[in-house]
Formats: sequence, structure tokens, C-alpha cells
Amino acid sequence: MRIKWILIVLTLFLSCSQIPLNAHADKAAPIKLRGVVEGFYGTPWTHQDRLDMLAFMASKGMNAYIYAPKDDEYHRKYWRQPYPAEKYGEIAELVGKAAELHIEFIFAVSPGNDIAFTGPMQQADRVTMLDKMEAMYRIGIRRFALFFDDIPTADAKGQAAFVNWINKEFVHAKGDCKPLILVPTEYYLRQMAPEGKASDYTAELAKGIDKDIMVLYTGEEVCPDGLTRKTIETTNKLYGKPLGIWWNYPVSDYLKEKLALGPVSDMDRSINSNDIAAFFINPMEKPKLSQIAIATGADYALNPADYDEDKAWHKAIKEQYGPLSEEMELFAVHSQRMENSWAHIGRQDAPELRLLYKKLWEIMSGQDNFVKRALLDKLLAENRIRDNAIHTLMGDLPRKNLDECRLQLVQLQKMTEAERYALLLLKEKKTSAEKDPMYRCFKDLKTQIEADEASVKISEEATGKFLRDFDEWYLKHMGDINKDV
Ligand code: LOG
Repeated sequence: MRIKWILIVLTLFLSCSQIPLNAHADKAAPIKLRGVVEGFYGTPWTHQDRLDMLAFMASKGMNAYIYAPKDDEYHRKYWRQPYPAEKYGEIAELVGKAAELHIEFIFAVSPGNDIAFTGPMQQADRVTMLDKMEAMYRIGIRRFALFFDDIPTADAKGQAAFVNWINKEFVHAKGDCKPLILVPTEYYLRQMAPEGKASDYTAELAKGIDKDIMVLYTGEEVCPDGLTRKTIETTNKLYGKPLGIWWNYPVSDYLKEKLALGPVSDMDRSINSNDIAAFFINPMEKPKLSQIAIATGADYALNPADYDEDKAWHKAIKEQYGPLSEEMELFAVHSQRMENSWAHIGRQDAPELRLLYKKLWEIMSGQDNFVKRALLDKLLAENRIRDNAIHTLMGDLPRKNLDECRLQLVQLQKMTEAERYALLLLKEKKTSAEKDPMYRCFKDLKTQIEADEASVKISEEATGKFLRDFDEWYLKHMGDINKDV
């Protein structure tokens, strides 16, 4: 009798665990559409990548995927052309797989570079778009998106008339399509409402488009340092309804040398169903390594109130890397922050290590050799653990994951080696900088690392900064170090 019950419970558990999380997560979630927008520049994912991603997304409670690879020529550059049979067949297979997994497959077109809103081509372009969507409707797609981001002209009137026409002649006419999604030409708050007031373009578009169209935006900036309630409320007011979020992390098309391996971070946790209509993550060209951030974004979107970015990050790595998770964390922590002149997103790289470096420089000029030695030993121990972790990852990571991060692993390995020389030089007495072979090893590595930085970046402001600081410090204090430590 007891065995029978155990078997029943076990069967129930196993069958439940086969149902994708998204199938029963929907009702409670304050953000109704949660997913991935394949919307980056660069090599689009392969068919197999997408099949794998859909399964992964379902396991994380996501329920929507937008097909919008910028460099799929049929999506943007030659949007007027129909998909060739082979690609069309692949999309049909993806749609089927998504349906099985309770994921909405959303088909997007970016016609904005050369579409005609007036003149002799106007009607032809409208009909071309209908045909393009009709073909996708035929294979089961029931939600569509029109993207006008990154185009030369922001024509609110033209865009509004066009999307409303498509909405009427296609989306409404079909009767069984979900509301259309739109990415405007102004898609981040600072541009939509400079100095707090809607720009002419945004005011006109907001007034002109049908009320049932869902608009996406990327937050305060294209790649903003988090998402605040104030941003959400201000942006929603511009359109008079909750907008959807297009979150530009872990996308790395603007900083291809670096991997975004941190969590979705600094997010407002007081979200309710009147705040965000959808949450879409724009990933990296590298599908496997994107899954760390995607998993955390899925946790956020499913339950913003309980989101803890650090916990979500540890959990994602544990689930995805199992026995290699400690090693993967030691690597990934050095590659979280995505920063250039206009992008500032993601957690700082290796924040704990940065504190130790900072402390080291503070005490290096002091007299307490015991404290110096203790800290240097601590850093050397950390250095050894990291070096071992990199070796293990290089040997044991699954092939595809390794291919996506080999360059950065090699670079971190070199930086770790240079750091070891630096720490040993700080610890041991040496005669002169010129003669010191250890310093020369450090210097050679540092030169190599800097030369590689054009094609590979990692830990720029953590271990990278330590190496720069050390070089400067060592040359300045060479005399002292011989007597001090
Ligand atoms: C593009 C996006 C690109 C991302 C990051 C949006 C709405 N559009 O600045 O395709 O992957 O930035 O480079 C974008 O974000 N434009």
C-alpha cells in the first residue's frame, strides 16, 4: 500500500516537473509577458540555438519570444522580401516548438530604414507588409511587432498612420491576433522626454497610435544603470498606459570584446500589473552565456517583489554549471559591468576583490608589515584559487560554452598570472626594478594584456586596474619596498 502511494506521488511529481514553469506561473505574475527579444546586432542565433533557448526559457517561466535579429536581412535590410523556403520552414518549426512550450512566438519586422509613408510607394509598402505578416500568420503566429529603432528619421505621423493601418487591416481583421507591439524611434526616457517634457515625436506618436498597441522602451537610457519606479511612472504617463520593457542586458553588440555574465541588476521591486506590460531581455550573440542573465531576468519578471539579484545570480550559475559552478562564479564575477561612453549597466566587476585592492594600497605606505603580509597572502590565495578555476573551466566546460568565452578566459588567466607576479613583488625583497626578472615577466604580460584589449576585455576596473596601479606604484616605490616588507 505504502509503495503504491510513493509511486503515485513520484509519478505526480515527475509529471509536474515536465510541465514548463510558465504554464502555471502566469496568473500571479504582475508582468504578463516575460521573455527574450532576439534583437541584437551581429550574427543571429542558429536554428538550434533558438530551439534550445525556447526550452530554457520555458523552464524559467518565460512565455514570450520576439524574433527580431537586426542582421537577419529579411527582418530589416531587405524586409520587403519574403523568407526563403528553408528559413520559413525553420521559423515554422520554432513556432510549433514555442506553442508546445506555452511560449508566444512574436514575429517582428524593422522596415524603418526605407519604408515609404507617402507617395507612390506608400500603398505597395503597406501591402508588402501585409503579405509578410500573412505568411507568418499561416504558420501559426498570432502576435506581431513593428520596430522603428535606430533609423534615420523619426516620423511620428507617418509611423502612426502606418501601424494603425496594419492594426486595422491585419491584426483586427484577423480577429484572433494579440495586440500589436511597437518599438518607437525614441525608445528611452531621456530621449522621449528631455527635461521632463515629451518631445514632439513622442507626443505625436503617443497621441496618434491606437490605444491597444503595446509600446516598448529601454528605461531611462539605452543601457541604463537599473530601472526605477520614477522612470516607469514617467514613461507610462507619456503614453497613458503601462509600457513594456526592452532590457538591454546582457546584450553586448556595442562592446563585443566583453561578456555580460552578471545578473539583471538594480531593478525596482514594487512592480504591479499597472506598471510594466512586458519584460523582454535582449541577449548576447552568445546564447549559452546569455542564459545566466536571462535566468535572473526571468526570476525578476516572474516575481519582482522577491527579486534578489545576488541570490538569482548564484542560483542561475548553480543550475547551469552544476559541479563547475564555483569555478564559473570566480570567472563570471570579473565580467558583469558593461560600460562605454553611453552604456552603464550591470554590477561592478569583482567588487569584493576591488575592496581588497583598495585596502592594500591604503596600507602599503604604512609601517605595519604584519597586516601587509596577511593581506598579500590573502590575495595570493585568492589568486591561486582563480588560476585553478580557470584551468578547470578550460578543461571541463561544455564545448559550446567554452567556445563562447575562451578568449576572455585566456585573458583573465594572463591577468591572474600578472597579478601573481605583482603580489609576489610586493611581498618579497628585490634588488632593483631593472634587474628583476619577475618584474620583467609582469611587464611583458601587462604589455600583452593591453595589446589584446582591443579584442578582449574583462575585469577592466578590478584586476586590470590593480595591474595598472601596481606598475605605477612599483616604479615609484622600488626603493621603499626593499626596506619595508
Ligand atoms: C537597439 C538594439 C541593440 C541595443 C544595444 C534597442 C531598442 N535597439 O541603441 O537592437 O541591441 O541598442 O546596442 C539598440 O535597444 N539601439
